[in-house]
Amino acid sequence: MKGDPALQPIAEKVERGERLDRDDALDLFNSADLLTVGRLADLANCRLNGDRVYFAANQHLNPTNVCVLRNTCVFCSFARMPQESGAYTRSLDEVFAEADAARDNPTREFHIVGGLHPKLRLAYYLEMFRGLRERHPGVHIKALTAVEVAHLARLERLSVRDVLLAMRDAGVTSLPGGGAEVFSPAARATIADKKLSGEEWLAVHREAHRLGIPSNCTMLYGHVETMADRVDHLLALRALQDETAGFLTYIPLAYHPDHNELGEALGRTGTATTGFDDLKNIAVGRLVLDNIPHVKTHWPMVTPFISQVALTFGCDDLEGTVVFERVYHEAGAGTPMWLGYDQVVSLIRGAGKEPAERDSLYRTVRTFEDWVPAELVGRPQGPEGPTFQISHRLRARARGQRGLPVLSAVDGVE
Ligand code: V47
Repeated sequence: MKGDPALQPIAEKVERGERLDRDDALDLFNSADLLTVGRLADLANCRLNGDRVYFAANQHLNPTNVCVLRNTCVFCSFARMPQESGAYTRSLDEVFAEADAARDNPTREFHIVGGLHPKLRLAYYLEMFRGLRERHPGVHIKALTAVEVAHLARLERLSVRDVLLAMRDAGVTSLPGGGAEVFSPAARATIADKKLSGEEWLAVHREAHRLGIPSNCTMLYGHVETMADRVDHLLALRALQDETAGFLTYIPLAYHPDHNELGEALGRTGTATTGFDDLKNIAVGRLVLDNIPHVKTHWPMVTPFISQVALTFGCDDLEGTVVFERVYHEAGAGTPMWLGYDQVVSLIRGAGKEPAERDSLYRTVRTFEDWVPAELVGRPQGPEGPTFQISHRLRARARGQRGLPVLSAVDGVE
């Protein structure tokens, strides 16, 4: 395919390091020239982050799926009414028991989001954060979307600022980026009618940033939004970042249509977003959000394979180990529930990038210059080390598949 001539002036701007405007962003979303968009995003990312790709050894916790927005957030498959089948609300002891998995692996971040429960009070969450901090002092707590924060403020008749202060004092180190969906009032009226408006979502994050709590931001794409809605959403995030510099990372979230009203209404059950659109959203996000340091690909939504490719389309952060993912799997995501620590590192290495394990605040906690995948550790070392053994083992296996004799003694461990 010939390159898209509409991208030429944009390419020149990116090469000069100039900010892109609304028309540029629209042209990028409307272009079918994915490789050029990806190349430009890779350039923008490499300028910021070099070859480094971050990941966090994290664990998702979802304390409740009971949500007062159950009937109006029509894209969500996770939420339940209090008496509905499948509704759950964890006691604090149950949350602590689930979090104990962090003792057997190198978890450094709890990612905590859930429904807007009509009766769970702020005290429940504060006790949860304090308990987690006490039990797992080295683990960061990234908790509660702006929507949950605003809900708690309403329930407690407190200001958003006071809720955030209490969360910070109880051990929360950052806010996740969920709940933003897409800010366009028209699209929001269709998919999330009663949810916090875009302006209110931004106001919660502005307040968090003022209090020194950094946060993430997201955009839910692939439903009823227009290209202009996507662009305006990104520009609103960029404007807040110009003001506060409090966003750490942008994460485009791919809409999953199974088991929710919207998917049914759109006749989309079983058809999630395309790999083309997933990569496009990553790349355009990287190019437009020139002031947000990181762009993360969320493999539970787009598959580990697309996420790996996304690392050369503008992403410098790969979602981590996760441990148990509920929100997207309820909506039909066919991806694994978790990835092993070594699998995450291997995905990054396999894309020709340098893995860096980080904490919630993007401080590097481990690099992998001398790393050997765990499956090789403990194997008898031949004179040329593990690579020698693997290649011989694979060769032996391939011989077997072709009907040739397998030399089972080749690596001595089969
Ligand atoms: O706001 C809900 C999305 C979000 C569906 O900050 C759906 O690192 C697709 O906060 N199809 C919550 N998406 C998750 C969230 C998050 C996720 C990953 C990383 C981070 C981070 C935060 O999940 C919701 C909504 O946008 N969601 N239902 C669905 N059917």
